[in-house]
Amino acid sequence: MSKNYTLHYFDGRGRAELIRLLFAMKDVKFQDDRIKFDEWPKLKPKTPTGQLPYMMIKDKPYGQSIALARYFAKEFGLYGKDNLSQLAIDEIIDNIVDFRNAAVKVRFEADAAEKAKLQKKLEDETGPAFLTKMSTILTENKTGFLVGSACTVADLALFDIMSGMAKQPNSSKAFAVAPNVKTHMEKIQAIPNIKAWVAKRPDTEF
Ligand SMILES: N[C@@H](CCC(=O)N[C@@H](CS)C(=O)NCC(=O)O)C(=O)O
Repeated sequence: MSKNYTLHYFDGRGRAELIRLLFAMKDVKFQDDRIKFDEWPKLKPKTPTGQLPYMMIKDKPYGQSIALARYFAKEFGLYGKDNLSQLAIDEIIDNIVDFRNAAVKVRFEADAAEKAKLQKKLEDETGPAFLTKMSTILTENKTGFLVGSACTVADLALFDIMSGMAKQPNSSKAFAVAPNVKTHMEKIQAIPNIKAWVAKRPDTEF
């Protein structure tokens, strides 16, 4: 099985971890190729989009992390029961992508004053608005999961971004806005296959 799937990404969780979590959830093997930053310029022109991650699936390369996550969520039965559930899942994932993009923008801003401004906006506005939205979805769904009554790719995506956030020094302030999002993170982390993956995955900076 692992011969059929190779995931190429930097040595970090980043935009690849959701795909890894989907494989972990179903205990499907894959090759986890972690590229060093100094190898990247040579490899970049050979990738489908000029960016990472990309995946080899049956000897063909495919780019775009969320397209890949959706494909594997469908393959592994983690994409909801019907079109409306899938719309709800997609809405959540797109919210998570927007939030990640805002955080990435802060991380890579070179100008110190602009970086401080972006960080403040992230902490005071974008972050609380995102957490409140996720919290409301959890409250309204009443099952402990985001959509329906079982774990889907949306839950794995929220777990991924929140477990990254939990490593930040100001995370308790952020979670105070939405304690049920923290409870959700702990619930997903307690799923045996996810727990096993988290315990064995490389402890990387991002
Ligand atoms: N929409 C793309 C974005 C990919 C992306 O931004 N990749 C970054 C790493 S997280 C990258 O490859 N950076 C190096 C570069 O652009 O040369 C996806 O989700 O796969």
